[in-house]
Amino acid sequence: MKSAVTVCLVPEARSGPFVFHGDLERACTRAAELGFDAIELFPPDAEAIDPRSLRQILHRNRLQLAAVGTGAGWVARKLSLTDPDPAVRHRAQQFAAALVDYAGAFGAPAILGSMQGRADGATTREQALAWIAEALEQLGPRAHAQGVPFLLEPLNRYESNLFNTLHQASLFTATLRTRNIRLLADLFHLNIEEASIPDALRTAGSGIGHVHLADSNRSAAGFGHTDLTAAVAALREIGYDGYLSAEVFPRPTAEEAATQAIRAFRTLTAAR
Ligand SMILES: [Mn+2]
Repeated sequence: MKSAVTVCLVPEARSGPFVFHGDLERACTRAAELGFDAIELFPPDAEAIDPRSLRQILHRNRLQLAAVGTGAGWVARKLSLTDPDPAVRHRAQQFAAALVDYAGAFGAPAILGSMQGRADGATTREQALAWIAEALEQLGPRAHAQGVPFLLEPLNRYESNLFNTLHQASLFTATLRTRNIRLLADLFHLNIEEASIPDALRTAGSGIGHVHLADSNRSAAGFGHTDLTAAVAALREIGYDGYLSAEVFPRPTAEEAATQAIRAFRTLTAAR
């Protein structure tokens, strides 16, 4: 398994669960010094950072790009793939597609999290899922053309009511024509929703394409009470060899969160 740390460049998400905020260069320098393999990026959109300059910064720091989040579409622009307005859904789709292409050029997958929206008001669950399916049938093949999967992240009940567990999301992706959707297992969300985190990971198996490593309180691994040793043991059992990406609050400081995240990563993944 490989380590990654989150870098958020979206001003509207300054209070969000990301270790580094605002300064890409500085974040990459620090991530490299601490020994992370990669960064996970949350950009304002696909145009915000010139891919050539990102490539240079990553190269200089010997970092990979683990994944790219699309959350700014929701946080900064209120774009959702399940908005009742077809024009908004279209813009949401375009926004996500551009980030699929941007990330794909770095061999990284894009993530659908908060842009999945929720079923409420006049939007039935059935309708919302049909719209998500329509979007994924385009985003899956688009990512495939870049040689990467597309990531669907189940969220806890306070953030969405579409997919709260890995199993719900697996059942849904199994109904799609595209076979290129993988699940993002966020251990913070899993801690809220799953009866057993290790069992949920084992059941999802090869369907898992990315992991957000966070403790029960969404702080760095080891700063909460989730049994992350058991979670990582389950990931090892299913042969998961992707990223454990620290998507956590910068508590007590970004520096301490990052330091704890890499220390915990090393302990959790040490050969036993
Ligand atoms: Mn997450």
